[in-house]
Amino acid sequence: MASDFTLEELQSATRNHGMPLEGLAYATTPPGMHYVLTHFDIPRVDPGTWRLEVDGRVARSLCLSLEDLRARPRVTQPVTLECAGNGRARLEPRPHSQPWLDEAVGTGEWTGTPLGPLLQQAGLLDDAKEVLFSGLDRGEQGEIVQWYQRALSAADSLRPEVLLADEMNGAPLPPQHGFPLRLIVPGWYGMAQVKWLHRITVLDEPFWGYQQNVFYRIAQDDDDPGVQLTRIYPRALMVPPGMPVFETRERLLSPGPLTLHGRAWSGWGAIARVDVSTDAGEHWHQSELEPPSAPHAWQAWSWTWEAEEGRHELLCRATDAAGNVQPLWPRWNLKGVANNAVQRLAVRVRHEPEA
Ligand SMILES: Nc1nc2c(c(=O)[nH]1)N[C@H]1C(S)=C(S)[C@@H](COP(=O)(O)O)O[C@H]1N2
Ligand SMILES: [Mo]
Repeated sequence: MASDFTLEELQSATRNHGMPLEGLAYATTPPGMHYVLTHFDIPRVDPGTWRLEVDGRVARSLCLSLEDLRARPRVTQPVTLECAGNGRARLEPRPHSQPWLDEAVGTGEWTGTPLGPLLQQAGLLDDAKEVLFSGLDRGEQGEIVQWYQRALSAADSLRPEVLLADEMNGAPLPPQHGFPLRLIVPGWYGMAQVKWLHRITVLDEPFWGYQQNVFYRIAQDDDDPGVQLTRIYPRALMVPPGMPVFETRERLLSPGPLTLHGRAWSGWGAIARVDVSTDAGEHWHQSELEPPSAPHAWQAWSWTWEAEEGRHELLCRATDAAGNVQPLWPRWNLKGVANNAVQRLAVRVRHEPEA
């Protein structure tokens, strides 16, 4: 297992927390258990003076208060978010950034107004190519001082599921999740879900930005143009069974029938199957899979195992409807993104000693 984490990585890891995997038991991640990833600082925003500006290549610029936005048509949808860096800490050599294991995921009930009709009200001009979303947080990364910014193609921003959300799980967004407004792009990795949104600028040329063109790419080295990340590759995770050993995190289980359960998701469509192995991948068993409860929310799976005494390695592996399947082992890339290799969990099955 990779070691020698730096104090800088530890500082990042304590600010940006994951979802404890027992949180997979809940269809909607309870407040405070959803993972958090923030590149810079969490800005403090006064909702009274805050405005959303819509400008650039539009017929009419807009300036909207929070009340203006909340008076628009509202929808609520459960959406599974996952950081593109999930799995990074398992790469060798380890790219130095937020050291996630498997836990950078969560499913919120996001409420807000669809973006498309608002862009149509502003009126995209014929030369509109991309739509740029700017956050209120600022810092330096890759030796570039920047606001957190990401763009979508004009076509992607007009997709009906894209939301300007001001509520998470029925309450105003918590500061760490983007208060007062964030973008929700269902199916896409976390980097697209711009928090503390305050400006939407329609561009007639492709946006160039650090978070767009440098960081969130699958590339082998600095000269490799690589591919920009968009949608989430499939992943299944299990609720860790039994009980943990505090020091080693190994799981202790009793022999006998045991139902393993978890959730699986993909940004490329529904999950088609989740397979489980209890012998480090030698044999696989197809789990029971629940149909999706919503188009962009994770799906529950379960499988019952006759646990026998000894040490075992449990694996689960998702395949989506588009045919994407999780790799058995991590595939390295420069930024440590999109590592959706299968989860491997060490367990020890033994009769519990008498008290
Ligand atoms: N303004 C802003 N938006 C942001 C980020 C950020 O640092 N600043 N981080 C992005 C990344 S990388 C992820 S994974 C998600 C995390 O969203 P969450 O903290 O609500 O889970 O927010 C995205 N939106
Ligand atoms: Mo992320």
